[in-house]
Amino acid sequence: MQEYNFAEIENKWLKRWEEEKTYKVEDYSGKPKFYVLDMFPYPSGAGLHVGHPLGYIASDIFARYKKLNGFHVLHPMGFDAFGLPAEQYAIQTGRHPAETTEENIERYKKQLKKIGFSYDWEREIRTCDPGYYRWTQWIFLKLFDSWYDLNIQKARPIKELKEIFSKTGTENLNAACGEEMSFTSAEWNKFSNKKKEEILMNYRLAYYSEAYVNWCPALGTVLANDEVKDGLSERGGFPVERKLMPQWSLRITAYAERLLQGLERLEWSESIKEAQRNWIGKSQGCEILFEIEKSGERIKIFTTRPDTIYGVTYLVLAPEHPLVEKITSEEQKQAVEEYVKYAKNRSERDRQADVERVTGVFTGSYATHPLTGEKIPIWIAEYVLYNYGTGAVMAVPAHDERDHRFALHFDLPIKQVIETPEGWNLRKAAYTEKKGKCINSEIIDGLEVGDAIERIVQELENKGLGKKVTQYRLRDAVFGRQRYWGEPIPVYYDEEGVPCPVNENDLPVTLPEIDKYLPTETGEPPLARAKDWKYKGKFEFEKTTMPGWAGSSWYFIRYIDPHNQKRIADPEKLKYWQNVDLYIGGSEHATGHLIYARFWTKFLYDLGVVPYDEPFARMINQGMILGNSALVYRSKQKPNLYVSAEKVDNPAEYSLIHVDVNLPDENDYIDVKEIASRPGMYGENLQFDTSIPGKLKCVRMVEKMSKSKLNVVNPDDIIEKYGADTLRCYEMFLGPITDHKPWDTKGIEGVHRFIKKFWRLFHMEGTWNVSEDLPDEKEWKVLHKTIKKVRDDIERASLNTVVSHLMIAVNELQELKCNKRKILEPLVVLISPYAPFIAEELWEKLGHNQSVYHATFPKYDEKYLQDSSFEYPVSFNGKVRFKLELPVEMSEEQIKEVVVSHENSAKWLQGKTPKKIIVVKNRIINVVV
Ligand code: ANZ
Repeated sequence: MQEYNFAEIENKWLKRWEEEKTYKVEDYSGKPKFYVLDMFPYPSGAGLHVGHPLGYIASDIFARYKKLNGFHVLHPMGFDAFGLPAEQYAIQTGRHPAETTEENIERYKKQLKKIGFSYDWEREIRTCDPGYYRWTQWIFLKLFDSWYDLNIQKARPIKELKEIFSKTGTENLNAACGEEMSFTSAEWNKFSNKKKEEILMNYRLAYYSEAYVNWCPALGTVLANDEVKDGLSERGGFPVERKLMPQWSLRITAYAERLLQGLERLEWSESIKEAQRNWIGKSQGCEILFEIEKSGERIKIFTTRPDTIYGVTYLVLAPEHPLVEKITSEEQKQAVEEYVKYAKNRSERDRQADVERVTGVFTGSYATHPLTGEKIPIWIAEYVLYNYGTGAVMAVPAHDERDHRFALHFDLPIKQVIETPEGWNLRKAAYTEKKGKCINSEIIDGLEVGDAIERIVQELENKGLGKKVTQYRLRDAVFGRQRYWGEPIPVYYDEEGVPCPVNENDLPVTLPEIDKYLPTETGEPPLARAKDWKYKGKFEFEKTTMPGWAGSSWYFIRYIDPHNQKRIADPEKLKYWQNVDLYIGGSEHATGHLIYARFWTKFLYDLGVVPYDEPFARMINQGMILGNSALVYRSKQKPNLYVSAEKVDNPAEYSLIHVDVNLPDENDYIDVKEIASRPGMYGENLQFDTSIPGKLKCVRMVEKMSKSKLNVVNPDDIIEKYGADTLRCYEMFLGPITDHKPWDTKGIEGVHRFIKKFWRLFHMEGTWNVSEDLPDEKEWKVLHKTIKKVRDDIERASLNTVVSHLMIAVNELQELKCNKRKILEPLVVLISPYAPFIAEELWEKLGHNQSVYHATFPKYDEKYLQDSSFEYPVSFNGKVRFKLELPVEMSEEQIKEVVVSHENSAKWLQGKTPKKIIVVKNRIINVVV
């Protein structure tokens, strides 16, 4: 029996690899390391579809390729196992999320294993495992115990901040904080402990505070900004409102500048880097103080255009601004209160996006212009966001669009201070270009915008009325979730209700058992249901849990040393393995996981826990595999009538109904019995209008793969039918790894034939037949050309073209009837990253007793790459007339002679002597007659 029996081969090697621990990775090696990582999956109840393994196959190819090239490769896998779906399932069924998560993981593992990945499963991690999340909690404690020194751009222990306060107060402090504070060391030393704790909370990198959050009533939890899309929750699409709530947050804003600068060093796609840059949103500008008449208070505004200061005609505060209450006049009180109520419930996004909607109210108070002394009215309006800059702006309607719209609407003055182009009408549109000369602007009259900014900032700084500042759009990350299935936040509340960190030695704080996975009647999170769940038997634990992104923000560190009980990972091992060399995953995490993981890595770097401050040096984002849905026409008038696609003239008269993608044959025909036999889905007493009796033609539509569209293809089915090697090669062959592309079952046959052909190179009439003879020139050429192409293409991540090169090589060798070991053996190694099972089997048959995984990638020899002849296109007066194959070493003179005397030339020369013959070696020949 020597036919290609993939099922037998694949089962054999799955067992052998497991028994022999082929993919076990030792902690150290004298070889250079290569760490290639997949974004680990959330194990959903539906199992894997063929879209999921796309990235894993790519990473497995890189892992195997690097191994063959002499690297010590780490390629681990694990599960992002906390999360909402398991909890929602638990609410519906009462089953413990731990239980269903475990089941889902087992199912995923089974499916993944079949595909033949070179994962070291001994390194598997699960974020819901207490042995893992104990370290997630540990990181939280470290964040709680740190503050950020902006002078040295580094996190430092809180202990050192206390020392600073007791010696010099806030005098020379430049720290990331909630609100600016100012006190002397004498004052600090007299503060009560409680007060000191409150102050420190303003600086901790994990802190508890009252702030506006995205509250989703339907989900009963708060959401992070990146979990809200267009005012709706990303999961479930429920409305999200803004609510003031006490909660835990992480001070990611402290790292804004480093997160921005670090991007420059990363080999990531420009689009993801740009998404992160926008998310961080750096903006350089200046803060200016405006005195409020008769109140002694001052408004601090943020502007990027201090050069327009002489054009200010009013000020605007965000409706939530604390000064609003203080400065509102008696007459305006009611209007202002009503307006504040209205604006409060509008999301930041709506407030900014709704440009047509111009709303606002006058507070009744005035400010004084810091340079001219003019009286300036103070308004409140929703277009000014409380969470950005200082929550207050100086409005310059002549040169800012939103201000312009507002001024027109409320009939406020528009004052020009920048020269506009000829004929510009400032009543029609603001002139917003950041260039031109200043006019009507006293001390900066005549200056260009750039110089004017410098000059004004200097003036304001001298007068103590302003200073240069840098703003970031990035917000601190809300960290508490009112959920059950997540890591408990390791905090308890003491007698006075002060939040305190759990002692490091008491970690993990494990999830307690509860009776129901719902909030309590009083609206407390599910953890409030836990009975006798107290710290040290008496203190209340924090009841919220960590968000989904906590566990995934550092998992790449744990793979290095997954079973370490004493620390997050052994520093020596971290030193050897360093950060991830190649990260593969979807691009949908641009402003979520990928920014949080960078943040935590930088923090752990500051602590000295990891020796690098960027987690993922290079990243490839795989595209999505789309479903190729099958749909049939159903009459709108007669809903029991189905019409074959070729008979449909006016599609508007029909509804398109999804059918199982597995039903149509290769010409897209479906047996009508398949439809008629499912009355629940397609109706009863059906009629079919078809050209071929019993055959209904369907139409195809490319869309997202999903259960509801009946277009999901399960890798298990493909493996069953064609084997995992075919699945792997086919997924790569579908197209460039970064592209979105439809799954097309038709193409898979061709790839399967290629694998079978490859097998046949080694066999004759079913028996092993490999010859020890020396290859000839042509055979060597096929091999070396292929080595070079495969190597070059894997290096530049063009994984689909590699499959074509291999196909071409197999075809050429088949034509040459080549069965020589010297050619076929290296070819097995070449193909092994793509089709490891067949490679392993043939490798063994070639007489090797060690896995092909440990082989060496073949090198190509330049001498075989040179072609010995070149096929010249021969043109006459610029038109190609025929082709001529000539040896590459032939000289120009010789070529000219051959062309002139060649029989094909006679027709075009018509007896004349050519005026000129142009020869570009190994490119073209052009004869001018
Ligand atoms: C005066 C001015 C004149 C402005 C002008 C612009 C043009 P970026 O680049 O996004 O940072 N602004 C400041 N804080 C705001 C807030 N909390 N909500 C809404 N708008 C705010 O934009 C900074 C500019 O946006 C600032 O510069 C301010 O308007 C406005 F010809 O000040 B400008």
